[in-house]
Amino acid sequence: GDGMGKAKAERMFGLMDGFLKNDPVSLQKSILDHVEYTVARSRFNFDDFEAYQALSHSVRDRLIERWHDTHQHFKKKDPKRLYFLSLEFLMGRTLSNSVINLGIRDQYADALSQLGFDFEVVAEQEGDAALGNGGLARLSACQMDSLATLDYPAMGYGLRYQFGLFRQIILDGFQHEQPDYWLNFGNPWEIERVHVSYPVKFYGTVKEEFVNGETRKAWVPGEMVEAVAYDNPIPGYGTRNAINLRLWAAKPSGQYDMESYNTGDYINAVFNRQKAETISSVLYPDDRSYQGKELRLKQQYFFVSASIQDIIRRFKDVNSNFDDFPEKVALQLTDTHPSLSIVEVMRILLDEEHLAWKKAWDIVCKISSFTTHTVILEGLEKIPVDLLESLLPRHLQIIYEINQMFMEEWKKKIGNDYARLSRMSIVEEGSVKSIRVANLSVACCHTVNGVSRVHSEIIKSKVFKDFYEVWPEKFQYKTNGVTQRRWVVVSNPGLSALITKYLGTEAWIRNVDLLSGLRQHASDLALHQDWKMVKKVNKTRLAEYIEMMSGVKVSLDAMFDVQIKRIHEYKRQLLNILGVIHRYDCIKNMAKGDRMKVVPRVCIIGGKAAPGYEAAKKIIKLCHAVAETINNDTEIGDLLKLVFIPDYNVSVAELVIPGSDLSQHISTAGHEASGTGSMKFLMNGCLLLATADGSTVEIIEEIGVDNVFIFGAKMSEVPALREKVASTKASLQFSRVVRMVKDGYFGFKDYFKSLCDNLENGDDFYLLGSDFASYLEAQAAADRAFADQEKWTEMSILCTAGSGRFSSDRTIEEYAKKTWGIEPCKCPSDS
Ligand code: NBX
Repeated sequence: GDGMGKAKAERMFGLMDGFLKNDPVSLQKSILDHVEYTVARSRFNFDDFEAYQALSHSVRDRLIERWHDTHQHFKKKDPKRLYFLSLEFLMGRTLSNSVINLGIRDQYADALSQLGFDFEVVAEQEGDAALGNGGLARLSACQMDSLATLDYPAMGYGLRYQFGLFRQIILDGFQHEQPDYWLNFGNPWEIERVHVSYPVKFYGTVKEEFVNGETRKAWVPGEMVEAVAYDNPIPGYGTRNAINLRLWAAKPSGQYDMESYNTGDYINAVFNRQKAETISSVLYPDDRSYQGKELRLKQQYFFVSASIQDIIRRFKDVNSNFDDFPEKVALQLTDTHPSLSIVEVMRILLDEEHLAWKKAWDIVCKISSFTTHTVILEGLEKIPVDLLESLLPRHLQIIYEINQMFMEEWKKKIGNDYARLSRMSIVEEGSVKSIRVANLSVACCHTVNGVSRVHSEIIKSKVFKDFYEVWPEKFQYKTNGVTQRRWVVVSNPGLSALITKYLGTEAWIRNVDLLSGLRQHASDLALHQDWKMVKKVNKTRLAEYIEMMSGVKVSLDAMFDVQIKRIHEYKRQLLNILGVIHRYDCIKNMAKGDRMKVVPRVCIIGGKAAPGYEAAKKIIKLCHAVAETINNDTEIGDLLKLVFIPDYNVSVAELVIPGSDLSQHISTAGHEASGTGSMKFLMNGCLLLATADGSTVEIIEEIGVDNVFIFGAKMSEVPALREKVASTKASLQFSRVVRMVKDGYFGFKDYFKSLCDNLENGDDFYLLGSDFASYLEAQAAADRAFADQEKWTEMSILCTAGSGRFSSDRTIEEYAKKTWGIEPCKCPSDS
């Protein structure tokens, strides 16, 4: 029942306020209660971390209230829901974002200061939730924020890894990885739901039974683990809605292994049960290639199976006919990682709900949509058939049947073009027979999305060309976006206040297109004054952080030039470092008088390398070796500094982005599917130095070529250049800097050999040599622009003004309308 009766409760408390009050006195009391009863410290004696714990529990109470109301409202309205499946979510910190989205940041800051604490200092106590690798994972997090803010009836599903992305430690310039045991100090933001759990099965055999004159397949599993739900409320901004991110943790199953207990070896039986938890224990830190590892496959299936069971259970709570399933469910697959969900839905509909094949198939195709985040064919996942057969025997059968169905359909469409049919096949024959998960996803989903316009062109003309020709209507794109709540309002309060002042409204926080209103003030000198002031404050914070982390003192008058992202050869951090060496070499060879004309720079690089990625690790070491030489060269002083920021993550990004002047997005054209870091810099008024790759192409269209420093080969020129590079000599300029590394100018000659050999031996796959001259020109153009501070500030304002299209709000609206077919479902509020 409803307890005291819902109507009465609503009269007594009012829905918007809920049960909890948000005035400073109530908030103070709430914090102190949590100090005393939740954290169990004395209310007269607690430190910053304990204040953080108490504060977050107080905020959590308010989140839970809205989350319950939203849940109830969705249940009552029973709209079509979006289920967003992603194996990775890079949420970062939760506290600041939550109080801002709830609209009670200032009240909390007041309450805290009366207790003798500073909100900013307390918020710094929080560690990052780093349940993901890079762009894909942070995109999922941004999209959850937008789904909540735009009132969509959506729910995210993921895994609750006990170890998030490794911590990067730098020793002697080399990367070392340390486990990120992030749950050590407790996680106030999650709600453990012990009663929401599902069995997930593995191994075993498939039996055939005859029931009512038909053959039924039944999977008799050999192992079972339990998936337990941990719910994470995601508050929208300026709305009462708070949606759910449900993360699964693996626990030993209560039902299954009575056998082992009866054999007498009690201690070992307990140990064996504990092994179940390894399934969700660690995030795979490799974001490039797929290794046919059994644990990874188990992880994927564990995630998929629990989520699908949960979705079907929710559907069956109120519906009895699976014909209605596609009107109630949209399933979004983030890359190929959750693609077994296609097969799992089929299995449940066939074997457990006893639907006919055709009907089940129809449902699966209608609900599933797929977004790919890569351009690299070799990176596409393949599951060895042997592995799948032993782990998920019934799923393999279903995949074979799906494939057979498609092969017949395609044969009718394209005839006996066997080369092409074998490329399209979901089953890859060969030395290791395997399942092509990407082909499975493309074949079964109603929509295949790219993450930027050029990415979509690549998909259609290369990666999935054969499929595009058969089903052109399936292929769409939704250019990525990021949330301006976290990336401007939370991380850059100074700029937010200034934007609000000049636009005369806070409405841009929900409707970011309004930022274009800044254009009319772009040459307003009063705004320039304020704008520069905000930047200076942010640069000061960043400079302090740099000094603390690396011991290097940097000048605030220098241009802060930043490249932060995962380390990859295609992202060309090496090009950046070679450019820095060139700059150093030029200054060294200059007449003393000319040095006065040099625009001082602080070059900042940050990012993690996958633990097994040798070349990426060498690039990190090279950065440190070059930095060591330059930063200790007294002749150079403030004219040039190079710093590596260790352990790059979401909270570091929140500090670095607002404090940078220039940011680099310099991938070889045709390699970055979209890129989302660039959008965060753009919103914060940082200028971009970039190649025409991924979403940068669209950014240039929005802000105009005059406001970006663009360089390098175009995508269409890359193939011809690659052939040319193999037979021509590198330029003198380029050779000179490569030689410096090669000849041991920065030490570690043998270690760096493989990085440089490739470049000079005609094996410069990422075209560093051929783009070098134009890279340096773009850098020189940036110097000239920076020397004219009013010009630079005007460009900076125009970047923010032109960033509206790159909000995840816009991306999510497009998905909702064109791919998912869902409508907003707004939880009522009294105000
Ligand atoms: O997804 C990234 C792309 O490289 C970016 O261009 C794009 O902006 C972003 C969002 O669409 N891809 C990415 O981050 N991939 C992974 O992190 C990844 C993780 C695990 C894995 C493969 C890739 N097995």
